[in-house]
Amino acid sequence: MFKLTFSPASPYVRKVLLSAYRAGIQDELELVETGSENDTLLRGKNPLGKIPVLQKPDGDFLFDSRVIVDHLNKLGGGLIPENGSERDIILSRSALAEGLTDASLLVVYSERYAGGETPSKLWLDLQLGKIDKTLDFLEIDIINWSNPKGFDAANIALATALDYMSFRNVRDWKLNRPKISQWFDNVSLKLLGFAETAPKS
Ligand SMILES: N[C@@H](CCC(=O)N[C@@H](CS)C(=O)NCC(=O)O)C(=O)O
Repeated sequence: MFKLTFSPASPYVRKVLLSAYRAGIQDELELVETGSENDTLLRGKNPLGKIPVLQKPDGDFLFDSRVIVDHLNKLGGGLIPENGSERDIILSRSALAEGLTDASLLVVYSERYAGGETPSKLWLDLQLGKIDKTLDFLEIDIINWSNPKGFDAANIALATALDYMSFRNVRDWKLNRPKISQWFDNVSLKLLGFAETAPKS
């Protein structure tokens, strides 16, 4: 069995879970809840203290989510093409989608860790500006994201990022973005494990 640090609200953990579904090994994951003894052990393997961390059956540990997704791809395939420009494209799209999650998390944390102060508007605007610019780009580019071979790592990263934004009320990304909305509605219906991994507080 694999052991995976688990928080029901984490978009990075959800991305890994959806990737495990795609690789067909979702039943081989034992989820280790935040705050448990094993969580301390696993999370402690990443000096940055971030989740997800995965423990492989051979005892080795992997982080961060991108490295774990790459490992799952080696086991089950389908997530990242092996080589060529197709690989570069999927990895670049994944980085863009993960950037959306990163910016959203920075918005959430700037409020959560403001210590009772008002969060910096300059900082919030900087992150929201990145999000808006990326969404504007995606509204045009999303037409290229469908993969006839099935959902890939970039599709999973983007669906996760968009749903996280809604979950935390970071941005109403559906407003005036019919193409992304249509893409998301389709993916959320068809992506294996999407409903089961919906974020929870
Ligand atoms: N780049 C990392 C980001 C992981 C991350 O930021 N995880 C959040 C949870 S959603 C976390 O552990 N936050 C706690 C912290 O930053 O101390 C990845 O892809 O795994």
